[in-house]
Amino acid sequence: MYDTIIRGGRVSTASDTFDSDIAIRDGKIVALGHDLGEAAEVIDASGLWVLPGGIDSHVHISQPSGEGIVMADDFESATRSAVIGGNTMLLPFCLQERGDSLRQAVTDYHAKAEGACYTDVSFHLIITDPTPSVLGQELPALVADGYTSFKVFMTYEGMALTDMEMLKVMAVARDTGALVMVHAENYDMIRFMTEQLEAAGMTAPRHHATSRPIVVEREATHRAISLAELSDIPLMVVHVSNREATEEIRRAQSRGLNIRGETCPQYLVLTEDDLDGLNMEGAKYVCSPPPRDLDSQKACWEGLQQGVFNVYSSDHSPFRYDDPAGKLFPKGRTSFRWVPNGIPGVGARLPILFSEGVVKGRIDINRFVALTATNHAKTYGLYPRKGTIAIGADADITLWDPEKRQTLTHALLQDGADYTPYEGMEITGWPVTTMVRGKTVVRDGALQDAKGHGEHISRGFTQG
Ligand code: DUC
Ligand code: ZN
Ligand code: ZN
Repeated sequence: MYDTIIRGGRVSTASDTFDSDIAIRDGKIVALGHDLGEAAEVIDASGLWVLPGGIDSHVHISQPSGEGIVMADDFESATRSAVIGGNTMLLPFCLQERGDSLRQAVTDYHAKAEGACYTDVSFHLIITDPTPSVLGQELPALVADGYTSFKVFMTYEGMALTDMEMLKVMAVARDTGALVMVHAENYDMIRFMTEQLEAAGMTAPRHHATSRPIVVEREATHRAISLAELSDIPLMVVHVSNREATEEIRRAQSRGLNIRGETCPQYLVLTEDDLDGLNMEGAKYVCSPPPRDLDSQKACWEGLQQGVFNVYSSDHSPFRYDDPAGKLFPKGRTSFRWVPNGIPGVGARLPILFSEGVVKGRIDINRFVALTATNHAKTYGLYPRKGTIAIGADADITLWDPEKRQTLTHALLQDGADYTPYEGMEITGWPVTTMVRGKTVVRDGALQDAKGHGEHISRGFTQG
């Protein structure tokens, strides 16, 4: 007797597609095949794809974002939107603020997430202050406790690390086996461009994009790869937005370096023209790197098709629009530099890739699974517990109706913001039912009473 059998669906993993029922007991997949026997609950999956639940390895939740600015999502609302959009696990960041202890930051984020989550979560670290005690004691101890990835920033006041600091962080990664993620934009180029633009009165949101052209990202990507090469470590270049940065990664990979890349929905379907809205409407699309142009979109699709990027994440970084603590932060009217940086996307990520990628024939269903689940699990030390459908894996499963049509609206996505940058987009294919460790959290499109079911998962090391 099983707890649940999912019957009659077509299962896809990163490598295979087959017709199979799935039996679940105690939150795990325990049998695959036909005529599996009895279960307390049988879910009819005929006509549906049965896929590993999405893992979004790049989301920001409840992160301090500057005096007077408040992120729109807490752990409840972010994981709610995530599961509605077919995800079963998120990897948010613990931000160390300068002068603070990293361990304390981790404790604080755990308190924010405790009891609030619909999906499982596991934290990356953001290192802004690599002091000797952070590098020598806190980081190695946190890696040993299962926080096996950290992000460093090459730009932003209060966050940017010097090359020397990056090398010191990378040396800890070399010693401990942790994975470094990098936000690659050249800080001084952005500062210089911002001063010039402000002096010329070009302060509207669209000049956020003008202030950080492609060369800003390409140079930093090349430099980050060079620092990783010197340090002899793998590197994940996150939120890649354009062809030139993609080429830097491709070249490093062809030289045999273990450099990985990530892109996001905003770089596949938005352009910098979206920042042109009347009044402050363009602020809805301010994120970094900014969306670029049609050739950049094409390059990002090619990166996904050809394996230059091994993960596709949302970079969910939500702010309300019509709110002085969000995109309409009063100082933002004086210059793009003060507009809160980031856009929501955790709920929209998977439907956009399914519809624009699988349904339109740009990628097949196996690559969809790899890019949205399996590769995240392998990259961030969760495989094979997470990210696949196999005996012994957690029953993190999403049933997709490949024919269901939806118009994306903010109301549908149920995050804590008050808009989606993808409003009005026509989607074919929808995640109708999602199960987290065997518990059905979304059933036929309806959220179930499962707040607090999500747990923190400690991680191992990068594979593959
Ligand atoms: N980088 C991110 O990864 N997210 C939001 C803003 C940023 O600069
Ligand atoms: Zn970033
Ligand atoms: Zn981010």
